[in-house]
Formats: sequence, C-alpha cells, structure tokens
Amino acid sequence: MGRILHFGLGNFARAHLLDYTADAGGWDVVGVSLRSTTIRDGLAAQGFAYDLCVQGQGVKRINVLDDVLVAPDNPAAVLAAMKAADIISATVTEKGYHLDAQGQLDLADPAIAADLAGQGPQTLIGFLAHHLAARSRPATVLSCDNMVGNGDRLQAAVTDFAQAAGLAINTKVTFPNAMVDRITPATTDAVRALSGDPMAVPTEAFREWVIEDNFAGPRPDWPDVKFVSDVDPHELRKLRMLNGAHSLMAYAGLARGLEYVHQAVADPVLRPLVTQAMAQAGRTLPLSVQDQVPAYADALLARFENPDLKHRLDQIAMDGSQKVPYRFVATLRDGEAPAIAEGLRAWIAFCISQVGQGHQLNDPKAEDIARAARSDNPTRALLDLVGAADLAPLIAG
Ligand code: CS2
Repeated sequence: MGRILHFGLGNFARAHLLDYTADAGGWDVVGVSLRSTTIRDGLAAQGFAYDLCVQGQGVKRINVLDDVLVAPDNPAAVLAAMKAADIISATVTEKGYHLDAQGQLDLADPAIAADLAGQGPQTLIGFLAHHLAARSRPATVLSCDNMVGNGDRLQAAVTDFAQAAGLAINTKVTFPNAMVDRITPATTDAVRALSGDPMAVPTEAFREWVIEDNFAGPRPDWPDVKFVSDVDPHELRKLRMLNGAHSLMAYAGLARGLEYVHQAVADPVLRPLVTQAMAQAGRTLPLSVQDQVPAYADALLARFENPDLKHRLDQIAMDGSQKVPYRFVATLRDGEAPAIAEGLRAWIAFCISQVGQGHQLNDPKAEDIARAARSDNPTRALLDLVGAADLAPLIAG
C-alpha cells in the first residue's frame, strides 16, 4: 500500500487526484488543509468518504481518504505525516506558491516571511522545505496546480526558501511537471440536496492528466494518465486555450451581466470571440501539439456549453492577478492574438469597475489592484501588477 499526502482539499483535488487514485487502488491519501477546519470537519463526520457527482454518469462514492489534518492546529503532526508519504502532492492554487511577478519566491510575502521567522510552518513551501531537509528517503513532490512548469516552480520556491532558512536538502527529490484538467464548479445547495451528501463534489465526465515521467519512488497505477518526458506543450495547450477562454468569458461575460460559462459561450457577442481566442492561442503553441488544436477547440466548446455544470463566471474571475500572466500575457508575447488582448482588456475593465463600485476583489493582490485602479493611469498600473508593462501599447491600441 502506497501513501500520498496531499495539500489542499478543495473540490478540484477531490474530483481529480482523489478520483484517479481511487480508481488505481492500492494507495491511500492523507489530506492537509492549510487553513480552514471546514472540509476536515465535514469529511470526518462521514468517515472521509464523499460523493463525486459526475455529470451525465451518476454518483461515484470516493473512499480513498484516510485522514485530514488541519495545519494550523498542529504543524508538527503534518511534518510527521509527511515522513510516511511516498508522494507529496498539492492543489493550493497559484497563490499558494507565493511567487512574485517574475516567478521567484516572494520572500517579502507575509506568509513566507512568517514561515522564515516562525515556529511551525504555515505554507506549503515552508512545510516542504522543513520536511525535505529532515527526510532521508527519496520523495516525489507532485504539483497539481494550473501553472506552466508547476513542478519546476515549486522546486525553485522550495530551494529559495531552504536557502533563506539555512536548511540543506540532501535527499533525492523530484518535482514532476504536470498538466491537470477537469472542470469542477463549487458545490451548491442544489448539488447537496440532490445527492444527499453535504460534502458532494460536482464535476464533468471529462478528465485529463499528463505527468512528466520523473518519479523518485513508486506511484499509483493511475488509469489513462499520460506519462511524457515534456509536459510543457500539453500544459500550454490547456492553459492558453481552456483557461484563456475561461478567463475571457469570465471578465467579458460578467460585464455583459451573465452568470455562467454556458451562457457566455452562447452569447452572440462572446461566442465568436471565444472561438477566435482559442484559435489564436492555438497558433502560439509548440509545433508538437499544433495538429491537436482544431479538435481540442471543438471539444472545449462542447464542454463549455454543458448547461448542467452551472459553472459560475465569478468563480473563474477570482485571483485574476495570479491567472492573467499564464492565460493571457504569455500568449500575447508569443504571437498575434487580438481576441486574447480583448481578454486582458476585460480583466482591466473588471478591476476598474469593481474597485469603482467599492467592491473588495477576491484576489490575493486585492489591495494592490485597488491602488492601481485608482491611480492616474490604471491600465498601465494594472499591467505592471501582472508583470506586463511591455504590453501597454498593444492594450491601449
Ligand atoms: C477555471 C479552472 O476557475 C478557473 O479559473 O478556469 O479552474 C478550470 O475549470 C480548470 O482548470 C479546468 O481543468
């Protein structure tokens, strides 16, 4: 029996990593919540099993979680549990990596600074650096977050932290890069009522996982996972086409008074923009995946059209400062993509309008965004915030 210790038990992990691992058999998972006790309490009350409501396929009971630890309750217990894990994985979203606009670990970030100064770690990065410095057997650290080079970035952040903390990591550790995909909306009361499980997770039938073949030890026999030597082309395809289109629909769709992805993709103004955005993003991809672009774009349109998922645009709109660099900015630097430029303009307009209405943005950089939106040149200041000052002429034009 192998063991995974997983940081971040939001709906995505419960619909993706845990579903695949349940299918594989022979492994169990210990979860770690970095902040709240809600998910631990809810799952503990039902023996850590929950319903995965797979749209169009029915309900699947997932029974692979063994325990959930809440890090602030007892950081030492988390460090002890990490020792027993063969694989340490994470879905903490982009902001859980505490990177600056250049992709380096932000040592001035209050949570990272507290981990460097404090007693027990509070962040994924702090936990990994402390654990790996004390570990003697090989470890695989698997990022399942939506970022280009997610494994490389995690490794760089952990290395930077270890250096700043004076920790030496001497054991063999690998950080495979991975592309993860499954559209997983937040759970609603309707989903809970329908399944009868307060911890139910709604998701689509489609799922995809491409992982760099770089494990330091054993791994589950995950079904349908593609192991490759280079994940980047797959990651770029997914981030620039799926997530790029998602963020475009979110910012432009909210501005048009829409609520859900299936409404945005049916909107007469947005639909052509979305198809163009995917085709234009597709042209910036590496040659090795170019031939997949048309079929992938068609499949994405069908996934977006799914009316039963009820995927909220405001869920996708959150954390824009973390998402915009991978979803729009990099694409615009790599090729001509006017529809993607519309997406970036829509994010800027969204920030200005939300701040103008006195709303607090759901974004780790909410305060910086508010300051930028109120400045003399909001477009310029917001682009600066996402490391994209060079795109100012394109966006203004
Ligand atoms: C979405 C993603 O919330 C968002 O920003 O774009 O969570 C998206 O649903 C997943 O990446 C699909 O795999």
